[in-house]
Amino acid sequence: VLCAGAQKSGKTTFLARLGEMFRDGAFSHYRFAGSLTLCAFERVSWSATVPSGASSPKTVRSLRVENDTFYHLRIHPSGEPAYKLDLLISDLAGETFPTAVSLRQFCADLRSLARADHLVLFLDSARLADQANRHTECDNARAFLQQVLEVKHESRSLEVEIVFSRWDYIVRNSQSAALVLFCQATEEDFKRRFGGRFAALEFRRVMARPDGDLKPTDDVIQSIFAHWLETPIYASTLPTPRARQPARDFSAFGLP
Ligand SMILES: Nc1nc2c(ncn2[C@@H]2O[C@H](COP(=O)(O)OP(=O)(O)O)[C@@H](O)[C@H]2O)c(=O)[nH]1
Ligand SMILES: [Mg+2]
Repeated sequence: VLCAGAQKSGKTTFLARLGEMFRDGAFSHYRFAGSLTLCAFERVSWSATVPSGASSPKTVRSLRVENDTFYHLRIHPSGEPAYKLDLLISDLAGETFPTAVSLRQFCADLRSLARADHLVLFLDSARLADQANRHTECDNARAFLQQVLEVKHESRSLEVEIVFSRWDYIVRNSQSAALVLFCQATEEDFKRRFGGRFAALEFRRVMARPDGDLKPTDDVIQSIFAHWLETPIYASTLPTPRARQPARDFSAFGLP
């Protein structure tokens, strides 16, 4: 799973919330079965927890060097402990997003994209709520999806989820109704441009750490997670390793 989007669009907080929900046992259908990156999950949610002593919750910045590194989660469906599933989730550092939008080669070299079965693209509601920023936010997302179509092998097997993140910025806005309509129009525009070009194109409204007395949209976060696990993976055939001493030349790559 590759999470992409502008800096501060809420990607890391979304992943931190996933980790927190597993820890709290909030997932109804899945159970935690291990992680090779527990420290990373702990680190991203640390500054939002009481013991860290932060005055208000905030999320640590993801660093550029962390592109192409992954959070690992092993889970099993409730009641089926023998059926383990491994998930690798990458959080594209926000500061590299403009590079990804403008440089095709950067996208072509991004291993997390090459290998992704799911792309979660974050559209920041705070920027969508702002007349001055909303067009750049949408243009960047469209340009990025276009890059993905151009560099990704078998883009038709990529599941794309567009997340209107930090949704409380729209819910709490005095122009909320008009903004909701703007988001609907944006959704229609994306469907017109990209519908049918990926395995799926779905839209979600998420608040992972809303301000004030609003509650996180745990049910939506849970359904995104379930979608990652329940969508059949179109097993991209891995290249067969070359046999060092094949019986015949043409059988070096696994031909009979
Ligand atoms: N109001 C609000 N703030 C959020 C939400 N999710 C994240 N944030 C805050 O937005 C800021 C940027 O989030 P972060 O996850 O670091 O964004 P990233 O750069 O895309 O990884 C942080 O201060 C978060 O606490 C949300 O749902 N609502
Ligand atoms: Mg981040």
